[in-house]
Amino acid sequence: MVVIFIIGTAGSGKSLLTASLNEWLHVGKQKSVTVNLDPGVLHLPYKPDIDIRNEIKINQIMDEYGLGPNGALVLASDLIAEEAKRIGGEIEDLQSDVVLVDTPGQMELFAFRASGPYIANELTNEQKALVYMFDAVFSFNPLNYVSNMFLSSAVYNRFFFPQLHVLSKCDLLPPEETARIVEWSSNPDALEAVIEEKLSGTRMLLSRDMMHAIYNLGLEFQLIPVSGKTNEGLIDLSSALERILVGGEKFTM
Ligand SMILES: Nc1nc2c(ncn2[C@@H]2O[C@H](COP(=O)(O)OP(=O)(O)OP(=O)(O)O)[C@@H](O)[C@H]2O)c(=O)[nH]1
Ligand SMILES: [Mg+2]
Repeated sequence: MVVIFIIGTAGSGKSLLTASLNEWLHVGKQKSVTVNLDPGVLHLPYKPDIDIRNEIKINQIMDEYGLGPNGALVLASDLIAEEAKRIGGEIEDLQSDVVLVDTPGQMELFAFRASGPYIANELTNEQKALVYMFDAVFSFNPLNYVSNMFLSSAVYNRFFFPQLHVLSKCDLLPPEETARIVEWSSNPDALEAVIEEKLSGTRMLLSRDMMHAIYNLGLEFQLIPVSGKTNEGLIDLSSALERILVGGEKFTM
């Protein structure tokens, strides 16, 4: 069994990708299930096999502790930690080959509090990977792109799981624009050139230094363009996951 965490900034397309990747795997006769770890979500584009909302209810927490929605979400992420072992048992019982974990909308709740990495490690001792989402519409500006590189490096530094990077919602950009962003991810010189061309002053200097610092750490950023809406790129994403997790074999033989 492999467990794949889908992480990204709010609204980057985590839940829709969880839905479409799960369906995609099913079409390919792969045994896959979904886990929703977002206690705050109202509508999901899939029916989760395990749903944290059965145990943790934001409205109840707001009432019980007199908190607003954000305070309740913070408390909820700590309460999920207490459920981690039990959820891990439920995951085990499903006997799947792939487990897709949709994480809370506000990424910092999962990635930057102590509870997220704790939960991820408590859930299972099996192989884990992380898919980090760059929102295409946000990333086509080089300043935002570099900020996202920085965020994804910070996420890597928290979990130390094999991490893939996805350019989400690529259906919203013209193909040549998508190709340009993918080029930045594989060619530091192209990124540096666009930073120097499009940015100026302190922004340019900071972005360039940040980019160099990240490349110097040897972090790999090759972006895989995908769309949870049109299913574009899901074949590339699933192959990349197979490569890093099961040596290029299928998850379900
Ligand atoms: N065109 C397009 N829209 C998308 C895609 N993925 C997600 N969306 C839309 O973007 C919005 C947010 O998508 P979600 O899948 O809920 O994103 P999320 O990261 O789970 O959002 P939160 O959990 O609320 O932070 C929804 O309106 C989706 O329909 C995509 O690949 N293409
Ligand atoms: Mg979501």
